[in-house]
Amino acid sequence: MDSAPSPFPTGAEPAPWWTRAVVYQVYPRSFMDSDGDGVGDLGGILQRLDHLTDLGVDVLWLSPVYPSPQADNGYDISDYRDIDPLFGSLAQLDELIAALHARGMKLVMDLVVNHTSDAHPWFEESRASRTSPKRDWYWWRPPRPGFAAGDPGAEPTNWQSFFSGPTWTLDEASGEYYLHLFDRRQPDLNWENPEVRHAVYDMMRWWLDRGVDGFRMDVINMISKDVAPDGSLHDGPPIPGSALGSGYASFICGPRIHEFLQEMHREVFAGRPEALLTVGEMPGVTVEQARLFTDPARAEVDMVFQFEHVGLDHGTSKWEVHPLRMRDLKASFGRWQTGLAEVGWNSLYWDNHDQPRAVSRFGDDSPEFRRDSATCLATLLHLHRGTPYVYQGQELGMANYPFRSLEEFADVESLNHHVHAVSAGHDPADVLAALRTSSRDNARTPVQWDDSPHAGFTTGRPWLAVNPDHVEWNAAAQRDDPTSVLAHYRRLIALRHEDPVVALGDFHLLLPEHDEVYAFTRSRDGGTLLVVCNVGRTTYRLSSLLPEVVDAELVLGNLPEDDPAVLRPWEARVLRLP
Ligand code: TEU
Repeated sequence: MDSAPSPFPTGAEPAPWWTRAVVYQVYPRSFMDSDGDGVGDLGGILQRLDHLTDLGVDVLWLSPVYPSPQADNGYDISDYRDIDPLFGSLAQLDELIAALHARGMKLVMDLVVNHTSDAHPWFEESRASRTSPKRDWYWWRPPRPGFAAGDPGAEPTNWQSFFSGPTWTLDEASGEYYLHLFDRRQPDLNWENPEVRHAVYDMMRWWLDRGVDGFRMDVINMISKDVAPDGSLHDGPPIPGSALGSGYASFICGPRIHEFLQEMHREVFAGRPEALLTVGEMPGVTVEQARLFTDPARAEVDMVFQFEHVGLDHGTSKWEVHPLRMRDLKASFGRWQTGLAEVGWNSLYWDNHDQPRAVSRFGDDSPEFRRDSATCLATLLHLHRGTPYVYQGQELGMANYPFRSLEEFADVESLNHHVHAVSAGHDPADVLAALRTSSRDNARTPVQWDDSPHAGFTTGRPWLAVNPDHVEWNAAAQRDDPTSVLAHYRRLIALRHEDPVVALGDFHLLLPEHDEVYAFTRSRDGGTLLVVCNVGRTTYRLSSLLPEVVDAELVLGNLPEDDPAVLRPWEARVLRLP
């Protein structure tokens, strides 16, 4: 894995601001509740802004707060230009924009335009009749030839939904099916129709004019579907053990995806003087595609969220997991660092609202190593080249929830999976065990602010249970403790701000085959940082493994200084080479 020259060489145009930035994701339901209804809200975010200032992050990415039936916690939007009363009001959103800007932070909104809610007026109008002027705004198709509507197998294609079952639901009234890659309450918009695209662009301009600083674009690489000239869509290869198939080839980075994103860029972003940020969430994207999406000369998006590293511990599905092999992680991250070295840009994440907590998944959440593994994983990630994303609670070392029964889950993906897996004959106890490990609800328990009964999140009854470990793991306990996970995140974020080598340095992987020691260098303008992380419980002698480390200057470490020749369990060190 060779290092490659930076896309932002010294002396050329200044590198974009987001190369030095760190983004903090707020999942509003679970961040802070200001009105005691048990659901977090904008008022709550306004109350906790000091936490973000204290951490030093540059951008707040806010998961959806728009009006929504909340079938998928707001990723099912019924009005793109308002705020759900559950979360507050447009006036409060304006207040949030102003308050963030006053503190030197930016606000990035979630843009969910692959699909709407089935309660969006566009869909209601579309489903009203086959001749509705908005019929073509969504994907309506007759039953498969030779089948009657409602027959088993009559769906227009064999695609399996991300949230279990077929991607098609029959509308009894018109006898046609509509497409939904996610839940049946999330019908896909038809981006082939220019009216749809221009309605979306118009809405995006409206938010930018209001002062928001960019968008995180939900599953944006799925908006272009591979549709034949006669309007038909293609079956995909069968999924082993299922009557359904995979439609990926028809909708992951489909034929018009680059055209659509370039059009969006021209219509929405081009010529705006503000410093904006766009990040496209792209399940299934390859390095080669990401390079095209993020090449500044092509004007599509600034960076993408790729999914390779969060799939490395998956078996045939996300519900089957095995321990992460460090070699696989190194090979994957290494390829992304190299692939986007000369052109394009990475985003870096472990946690978000869709992933189980990284400290439980890739770290070691036993009492002995939880703090050390949380800070080690953080160091490993933040020292790569790319823009790091911190998901609420990650900076506190928040861990998976000890789920005991099905009743404790709320997530639509988890509940749909349970229904389908059990009806397909799987042992309910096994399905529950898989949910416990892999459910998105692990990420969605309320933020642990203090050790009070509901962790300072709400005075009411929280919509999802608070993790009982909040009595020990909470923001109040960590704020003034220099050894806390929180303090470590603060240092990592400051280091990226201060040191151009962290932001822009070339990446070079070391020890690619080692099972537990993850090491690399970052270099720029003659300066080199060496990062060494022990991703396990074994103690290593560095004198044989990486002798250059022993006499190097320590820039940042996650354990108290000791023998420089010894790398302790879950120890991470950032060193400056002479
Ligand atoms: O997620 C995209 C996505 O592909 C999900 O299926 C994700 O991979 C899965 O949750 C992992 O288990 C985005 C949003 O982040 C997610 O919250 C939404 O549910 C989804 O799109 C639909 O809008």
